[in-house]
Amino acid sequence: MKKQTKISLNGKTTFEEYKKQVLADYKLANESRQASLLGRKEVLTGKAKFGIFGDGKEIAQIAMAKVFQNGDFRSGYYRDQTFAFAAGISTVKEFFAQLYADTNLKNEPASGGRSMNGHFANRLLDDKGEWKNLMKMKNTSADISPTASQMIRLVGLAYASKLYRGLKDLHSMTEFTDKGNEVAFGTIGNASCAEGMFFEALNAAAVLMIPMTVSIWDDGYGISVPSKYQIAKENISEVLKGYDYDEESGQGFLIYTAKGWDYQELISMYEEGIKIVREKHIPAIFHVKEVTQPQGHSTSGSHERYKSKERLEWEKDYCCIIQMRKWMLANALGTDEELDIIEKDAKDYVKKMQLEAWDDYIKPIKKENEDVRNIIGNIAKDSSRSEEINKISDDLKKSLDYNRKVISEAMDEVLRITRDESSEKRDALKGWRNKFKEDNSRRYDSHLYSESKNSALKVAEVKPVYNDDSKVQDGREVLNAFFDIAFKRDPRIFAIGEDLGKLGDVNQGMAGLQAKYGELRLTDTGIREATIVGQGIGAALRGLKPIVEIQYLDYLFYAMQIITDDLACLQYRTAGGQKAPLIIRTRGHRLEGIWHSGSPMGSVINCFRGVYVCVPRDMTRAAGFYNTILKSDEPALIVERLNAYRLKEKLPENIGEICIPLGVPELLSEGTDITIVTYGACVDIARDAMTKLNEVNISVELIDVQTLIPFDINKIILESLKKTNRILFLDEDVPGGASAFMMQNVVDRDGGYRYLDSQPRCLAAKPHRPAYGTDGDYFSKPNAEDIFEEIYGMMHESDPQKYPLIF
Ligand SMILES: Cc1ncc(C[n+]2csc(CCOP(=O)(O)OP(=O)(O)O)c2C)c(N)n1
Repeated sequence: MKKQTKISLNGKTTFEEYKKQVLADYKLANESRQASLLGRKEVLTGKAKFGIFGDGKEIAQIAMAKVFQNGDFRSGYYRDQTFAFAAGISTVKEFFAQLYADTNLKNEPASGGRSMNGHFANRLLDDKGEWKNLMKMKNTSADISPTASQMIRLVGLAYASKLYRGLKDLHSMTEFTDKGNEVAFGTIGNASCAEGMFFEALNAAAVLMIPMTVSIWDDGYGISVPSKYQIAKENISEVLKGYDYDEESGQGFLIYTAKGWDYQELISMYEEGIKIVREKHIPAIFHVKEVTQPQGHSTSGSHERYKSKERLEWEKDYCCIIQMRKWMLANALGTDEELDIIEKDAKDYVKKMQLEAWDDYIKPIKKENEDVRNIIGNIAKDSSRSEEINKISDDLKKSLDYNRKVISEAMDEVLRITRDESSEKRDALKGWRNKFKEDNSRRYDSHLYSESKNSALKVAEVKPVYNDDSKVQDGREVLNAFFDIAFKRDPRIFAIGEDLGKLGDVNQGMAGLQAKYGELRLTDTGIREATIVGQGIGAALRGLKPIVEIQYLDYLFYAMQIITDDLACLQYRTAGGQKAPLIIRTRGHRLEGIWHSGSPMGSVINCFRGVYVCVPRDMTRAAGFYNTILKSDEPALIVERLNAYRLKEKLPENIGEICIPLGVPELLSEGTDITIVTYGACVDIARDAMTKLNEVNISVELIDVQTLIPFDINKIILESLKKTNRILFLDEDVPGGASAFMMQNVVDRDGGYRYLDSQPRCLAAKPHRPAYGTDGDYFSKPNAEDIFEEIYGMMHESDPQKYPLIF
């Protein structure tokens, strides 16, 4: 076959060299395709539960991987297996290990069997939870399933490069950066571009001017729903044209398009685009059109149900691998024989990897299955229920369910039916069961929080120190004094938020610090809570120490999705492979009206397992929590008390050093009749009520829990309850919110029910939002009179004579 001369060599100097590259790429594309085909079979034959694959996107992803360098980061979604293989982030064998949910991290390093297939992550941390050298690796932040959510942290991954480039003090962090030359690569499906967070992320990137790219794999559908229902004009790059970069404003992004089956066009597009992004920090969109999805969306359905005959025909013709093969043949980049061999080899290789992955996955399970059958068999020998036990053993042996669930069920069934028997053999089974439970707890429950030496729970307490000359200041000034020291001490700390830069936040906790430390350390942002948090997650993943501000607690809901779906489960879903130690700073509880005085702590704590939640009653304690978290490698939410910025506090001499331990309630005053458990602004309301209760000889023990997550790890409240035998959980959340959470912990988790002489009570706000004005607040939230009435009622119930009815 004759060589054609029209083709570009895509930067290679000789045709032969180029041919070698093209053949290698063809091989990889075929391997990835075979992984998709075989993966689907594995699900349909019952060896895996669910499969979602990257077929149809192979060539575009190979092109993208060519410009992805060490130190760069990907934030993508489940279609990116070819990119992961091409970049060396994952292997075919690991891909199958994840499909089977192999919990062995050696086999499935992305999530240790916790995430479904196609959810990629490389291990940024070593076994001790310490950062590896990210500049020696191709990095991918851990994927999540909610569509477009990957866009949020993508902003932060790219923003870190801006900080690393602009802040000279960070240039020595050579394990994280080469002076900010790293690019953040996002990927997304065309339909997911309809999500609000896609637009929020793009707008943020175009304002911030960060090296962020978004590749859109456009196959014309979102599951069954075609583009005309998803995107205006059915063309996302057309819609985005107003964002086209222009030199005059210096803002916007570059917009490229290419066809998903055109190898040369794709390679040229990425080479040109990424060079500009990397050098000039101009963001870019790569709209990859005419992409196919040969096997349909996932193993849950078949695309014949919703794609027309014509579309299905077109997809066959324009399959990127078929088109690449045609192009290679037409340009003497391979012969039919050569390409047939590559295709066959790819199939064989993938089959071999699949078998090895299955073997690695199933061997330990089979061994456990066998061990249990042996023990059960022994029990059967002396048991009156031997027939039933032998049947359980046989069923276990024959079971086609390749999992530990069937082992657990069989074991417990034997223990149940032999409950009246006792023998050493039965004890052996109980022992085996305990170990099995421990192992599975390790497999499935580890790393919700950091297990490293830098865990926030290991930060030692440093108490505030005062002397006779200690100044009395507004709370905001106490906080400001702390932040000043923190910014001076650690160049990795930066803060972003609405009105946080020039103004120093709406309550001036950071006033004057931008002038002192510069605009990159303390920065105003647009009004976009989700990406404010995303900026923090991404930058924290790259070794920085962000403090991201949500102006009011009431607006946290805009960012709640990303905190719960991404940040809170990051360590968990990577089984300790990644961490994002950032602080989300906000202010809340009592102030004024429906959207400035909420305290939705129940919603927060139930979504935030994996993120610590600190609820300081004053700014000294807030500073102590900031310091504790900054010393740790974990994320936390710190809710400053809105009505305490202008209350007077003594400034500790060691304000920069104090550390408040997490999960340790503080006993604020001792009493004998009842314990009040509360936090935040309610502490002062409770104090007010206590004065009134003292007048009628009711002695109250007051406890400030200080943090909701973790909650009272040393059971301090239980000790108080043992003394008072009555307890009231007080807060300004809705009924059944955080007050119920506190009660559950004390009464149920810690066994407090044993020490109760009266019904444990919760006093919360009304179920509606707090109304505006003094009276709106007074009648919507618990006040001192309510507390008095509640507690007096409890005392009346226990001793009506001593405490006759008042109301
Ligand atoms: C927030 C959210 N809504 C719905 C889904 C269910 N879902 C999963 S994939 C998908 C379609 C995505 O289509 P597209 O973005 O075009 O990507 P593709 O799968 O076609 O590559 C939907 C609706 C989800 N995962 N997350």
